[in-house]
Amino acid sequence: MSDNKKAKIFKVFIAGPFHAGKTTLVHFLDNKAQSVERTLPDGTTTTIVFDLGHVWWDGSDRMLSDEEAKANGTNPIRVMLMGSPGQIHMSPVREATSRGAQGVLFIVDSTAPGQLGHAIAIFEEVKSFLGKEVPMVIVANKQDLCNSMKADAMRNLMKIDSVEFIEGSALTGQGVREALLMLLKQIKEKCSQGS
Ligand SMILES: Nc1nc2c(ncn2[C@@H]2O[C@H](COP(=O)(O)OP(=O)(O)OP(=O)(O)O)[C@@H](O)[C@H]2O)c(=O)[nH]1
Ligand SMILES: [Mg+2]
Repeated sequence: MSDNKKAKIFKVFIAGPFHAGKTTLVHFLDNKAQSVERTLPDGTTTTIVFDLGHVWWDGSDRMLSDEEAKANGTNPIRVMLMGSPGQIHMSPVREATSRGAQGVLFIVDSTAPGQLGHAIAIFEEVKSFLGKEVPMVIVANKQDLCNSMKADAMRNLMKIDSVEFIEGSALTGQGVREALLMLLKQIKEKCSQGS
């Protein structure tokens, strides 16, 4: 893309419960991403405002590097990745950071069935912010761990039929680009229908 051309932007909101892997996923997709975090008493960190990264997409089956995106003759879409805090009381921050998003990558921890009540609450919350029909893909994350549940089991527990589930690992990258590409295609389809 030449410097004087303005890129079209898709904003993707990354949501899900506490410690599901949202920050890890944003940083896997963009190694220059930035996050506003705080350290908890147990030494782990948690997002308190947002994760912010970007990738480029030209409508094909892969993302473009920054160099490919800057090449003359291309006009890719700039995909803004806006990660959010997962703690339940951070709802006002999620509402503010979700504004204007065209799609949602929803991350759940496949090793934490006890957390699914929170996951469902945040899933419903996000739809109340962005509309019931917002394009969405759910990543059944942490598949690299031996106690992870498969996507179908997660889907049954969450009782969600309307959204595609993808097995993934934000740590190894398994399924992450596939999930984002599936979502971007849904967003593009929705845009082309003019809604
Ligand atoms: N094994 C494994 N660990 C993961 C994976 N994704 C994230 N983690 C770990 O899970 C913990 C929480 O990851 P984060 O990316 O901070 O989770 P988050 O959803 O951003 O958490 P909050 O901002 O607190 O809501 C960290 O210790 C990560 O290393 C994964 O796919 N596999
Ligand atoms: Mg985080």
